[in-house]
Amino acid sequence: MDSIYGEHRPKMEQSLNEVLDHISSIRFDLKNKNGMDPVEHCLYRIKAEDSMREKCRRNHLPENEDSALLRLHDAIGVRVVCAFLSDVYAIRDGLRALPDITVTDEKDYITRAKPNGYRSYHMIIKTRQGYFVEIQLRTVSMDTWASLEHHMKYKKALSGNVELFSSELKRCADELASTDVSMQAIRDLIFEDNR
Ligand code: 0O2
Repeated sequence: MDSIYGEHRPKMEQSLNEVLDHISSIRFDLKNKNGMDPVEHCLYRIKAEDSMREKCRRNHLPENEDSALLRLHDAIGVRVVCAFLSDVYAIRDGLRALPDITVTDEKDYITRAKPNGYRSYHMIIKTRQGYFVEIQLRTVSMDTWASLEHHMKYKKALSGNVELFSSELKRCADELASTDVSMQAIRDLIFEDNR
């Protein structure tokens, strides 16, 4: 079967590398400015063929290049995991300021969490070569929560306890969000004191 990305894969990889280079240089500048690395870790991928085809079907789109590259915007994905809330927004600002990318969409699920408790900052950017890249920015605690919630969603054997797990996860999401805010406040006070 032909690739759903047609002949685009090498250029998609180039675009992904350009975005990763940009993130590295934003990270380097922030580290020099604040004396602390804003990024805990960074994950990235080109969406696997099977997952992209499944997503097309889920969205009632034909399984072709047009759907994968133009109608859906997460064929290329990057997740940046930060220690502190301010780091998430500092990376966001750095990305917004880049001259050779266009931000086409932003969703702040940190300020407005999803009803299940999901928190993360999502950006869709368009690279010089015209490819969309989904960037998810979140703190370590948001990331841990999202991994567990994702695991629950896709474990079909859990059907009996899903309601209980969901409400416990929601409670944890809110507690983690409050801890993220407290940690940020303590960090700000320590930084202020060190000036
Ligand atoms: P996959 O298969 O995981 O890559 P879109 O899904 O982009 O067409 P939507 O729903 O408006 O449209 O996008 P949104 O809300 O920005 O979500 C995009 C991605 O964020 C999701 O990809 C997930 O990876 C993640 N995400 C969003 N909501 C949740 C959530 O409640 N829990 C967890 N664990 N992750 C979430 P998809 O769409 O699932 O596709």
